[in-house]
Amino acid sequence: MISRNIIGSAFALSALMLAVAQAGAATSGHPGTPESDMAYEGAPVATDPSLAKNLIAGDPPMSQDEFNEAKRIFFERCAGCHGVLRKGATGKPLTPDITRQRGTEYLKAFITYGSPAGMPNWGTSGDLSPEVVDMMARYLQHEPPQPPEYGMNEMKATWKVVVPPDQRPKKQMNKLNLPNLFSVTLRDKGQVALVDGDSKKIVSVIKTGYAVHISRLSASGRYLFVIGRDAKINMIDLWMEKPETVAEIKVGMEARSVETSKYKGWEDKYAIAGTYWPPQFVIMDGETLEPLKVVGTRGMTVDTQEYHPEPRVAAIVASHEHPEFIVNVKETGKILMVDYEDLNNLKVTEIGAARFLHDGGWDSSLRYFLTAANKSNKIAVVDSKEDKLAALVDVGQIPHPGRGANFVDPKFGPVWATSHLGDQSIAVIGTDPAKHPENAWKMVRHIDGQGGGSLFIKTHPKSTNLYVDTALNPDPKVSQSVAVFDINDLDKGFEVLPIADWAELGDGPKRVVQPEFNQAGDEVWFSVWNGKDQSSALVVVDDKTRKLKTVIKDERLITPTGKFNVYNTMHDVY
Ligand code: DHE
Repeated sequence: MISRNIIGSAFALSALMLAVAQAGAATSGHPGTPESDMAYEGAPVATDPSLAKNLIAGDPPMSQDEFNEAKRIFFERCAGCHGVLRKGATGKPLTPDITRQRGTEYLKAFITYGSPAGMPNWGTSGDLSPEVVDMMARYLQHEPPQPPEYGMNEMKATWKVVVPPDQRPKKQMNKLNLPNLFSVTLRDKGQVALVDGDSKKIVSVIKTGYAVHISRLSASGRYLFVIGRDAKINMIDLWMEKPETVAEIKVGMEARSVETSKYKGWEDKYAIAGTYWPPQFVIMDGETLEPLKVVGTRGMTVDTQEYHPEPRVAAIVASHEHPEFIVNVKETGKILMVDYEDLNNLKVTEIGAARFLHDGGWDSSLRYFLTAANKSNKIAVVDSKEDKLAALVDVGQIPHPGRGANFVDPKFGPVWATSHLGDQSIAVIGTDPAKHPENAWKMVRHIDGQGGGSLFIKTHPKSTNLYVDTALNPDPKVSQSVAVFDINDLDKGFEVLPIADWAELGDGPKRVVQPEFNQAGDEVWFSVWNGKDQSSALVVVDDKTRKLKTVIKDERLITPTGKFNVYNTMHDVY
């Protein structure tokens, strides 16, 4: 049995190397992995590797120093796709029962050459030396070191009410036009900038957690919540003379999502945050961020019904139909409808969708939540009134909608659209089962944009333009511009707007990312996301004419990415 395995492995290894070499010749760079994909998921995780301890036991031999170094590299380069516990996420599982069977030589070949299924060629790309590849191959055969858990005690230890509710202003103390304010992520600076949408001036720069991911507003629009990748939440009071943090908490070690209760009668009552590590979500008081209820998401996967120890919490939205939060659990492929009426007797409806759930948004009626099961190439549709899965719609390769784009298609009625990371297509899905039942939850159009590597798509009820970014496309011409379609004539093709050229920033990668409308729906804002030491900008385009309106440049605008207009985010307008 053993010798058969060895022979089998040796054969598989040479077949693999051949396949890899062929794929490599065809694609260059990372065989089988679009560069866009790599740029997106290959970022370091925020979890501190030194907190993940493990004894080195058995073969293959490793020194403690090697183990620590390999752990660091794994957390920086591999955990985004394979998961901290290596149980498999968008990358394959790498637990010792599998890796020991494969053996050091096989793993070395995999790491060196990559695989057509998506593994980057870390060795031949020059990123990892042969010695480091050897070390990583040995490391993968040991038990994965697990970062510590993070429960109520740890959260409470970091929770701070900077200004208690009774000492906060009773009315808006500044002259800002709050509905047209933008919260802008300054990714590599650990800050958000509040930019006045009318004057286009930065009104405040606020220190936050590491690499803030998103901003969300309380239902009243008074409080702004931002969450860092390190799971630190800042709650900012926009009524203060100078908007500042009034409460903060760290809810875990790695996070991407935060949201607030929006159902009638529950406005501003609760906030919720989901974490990647530990895999859980926490419901907090909406005025102070006091953590009230922590719920783990570990459990069985939707399809094979096997246990997954690290199902990360991706997008969360607040229901408008019931007092519920809708929580995407990435690795299990389940969507949780969390009823917050009674936190002690918590009711959670579990909806089976598909792996790996990521981002999503509402249809224009705010009843249906459409969300990407990205590596399944599907959009899951949840009926938030009935708390049921309405459909799973097949779309293109790796859908990535952000919150998506709603508009009325002249032929098919109300639709919602997503672009894709893995191909150039834009999938348009019918969303009106009442008046257009024949189109509901069908991909009614599949149009082509500039290329793959798209992250976000946007329009506005007052606009007839549909903007599609291609921020992670490997061709700088494509990543530095956006495509714009006429909603009333989608078959006509698109116009290209050279957003980065308009910003005139000089050198740098200058990715153009995430269109976001102003409150009036007559301007669309883009981030020109440059390197940390280079100049970045926000470019404002006049929606009617598609011409440049203003470039916002300021030395404080370092690595701007996501932008969240207060009114549109509050009311889920997109
Ligand atoms: Fe995001 C949304 C996760 C990389 C910018 N991103 C989201 C959401 C999730 C997520 C789960 C939905 C949150 C919600 O709605 O509650 N993003 C991840 C990752 O796991 C990933 C792939 C890798 C990582 O290490 O974080 C990742 N994301 C990025 C980026 O590299 C981007 C482009 C730049 C950045 O700021 O880091 C980026 N993600 C964004 C933005 C949104 C977002 C701007 C919100 C878009 C919107 O319009 O709603």
